[in-house]
Amino acid sequence: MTINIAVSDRFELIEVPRRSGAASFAADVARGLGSKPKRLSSKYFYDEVGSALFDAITHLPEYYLTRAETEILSEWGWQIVRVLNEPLDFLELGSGSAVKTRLLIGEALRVQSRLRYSPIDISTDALRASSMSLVESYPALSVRAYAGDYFDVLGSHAVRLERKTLAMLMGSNIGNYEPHEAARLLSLLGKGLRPGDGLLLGADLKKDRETLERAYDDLAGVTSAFDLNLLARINREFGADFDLRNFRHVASYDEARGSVDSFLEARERATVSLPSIGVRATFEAGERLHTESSYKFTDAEIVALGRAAGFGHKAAWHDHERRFAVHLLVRDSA
Ligand code: AVJ
Repeated sequence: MTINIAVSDRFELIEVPRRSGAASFAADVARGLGSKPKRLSSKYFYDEVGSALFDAITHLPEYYLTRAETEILSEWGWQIVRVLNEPLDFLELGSGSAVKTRLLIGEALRVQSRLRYSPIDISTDALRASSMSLVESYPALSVRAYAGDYFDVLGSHAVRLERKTLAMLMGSNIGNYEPHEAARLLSLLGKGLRPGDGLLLGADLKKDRETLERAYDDLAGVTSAFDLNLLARINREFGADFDLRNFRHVASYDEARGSVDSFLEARERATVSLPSIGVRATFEAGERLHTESSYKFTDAEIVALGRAAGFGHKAAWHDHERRFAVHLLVRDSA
């Protein structure tokens, strides 16, 4: 069952509920703190404070990813929207509120008279705000937004695509998934597309350890605040008593896996309780809680990831320093 709200004649919002059996935040926290090593999913970073902190991260000198991708889209957006032969509609995993999605929408509307943009995002509030502002900016745009987890939305068959579609998964969001999950997400996405539809995939490239670790542990401490907000959020939502001063943000590049891993490391032994979900957990001094993996790719790995999910390779663009890649994949026939 989905809830469909027509906000204006050019904006509708469809709320897709969690699949039965999908874990809640509370259940994931209980399981993650009880497991060895302890872990929490990075998808829980993005409450209101976390989303604002991530936005600040994208402006940091060390966090080159957003700037590199924006450079590619500013320079090559005109070409990107022309490769597949318009008219296109857009389906985006993650709601591009800002600059990047606007660049592509602007370019598409230079070569076609109207465009439907269908963003999928876990945050209903973010979706509503970004959609409203987009329909206001572009009279030829209509937005059909889906609120929910990517897997839930794509698996629900709620998504309706009428024209040739360019799906987008930008900002190296693919990097937050473990390789098997990334493969599953792309396959599921591919099942909802038609042969000839595109997938624009933005991914951060493998590079030297120093640059990568700095990008995830900036000198101003914004990324540390972003990571620690996960504990602050648990304190707020579950009445927990994490002492944030007892945890230190650590980012380390695991070259073998190709992932920058983020941890919160306990300075001293401590016990925390989460009364509203009936959980207690003890951290030893130096014990780490894994909060995020940010996988890095080679161009060949991106191509292989697409192939395994039923996409052929069409084109790729890079920023001038070749730090970041945007690949255009095309759904194979049958
Ligand atoms: C939004 C998932 C792409 O992994 O680079 C930024 C999130 N975490 N700094 C990333 C993030 C720490 C970001 N993604």
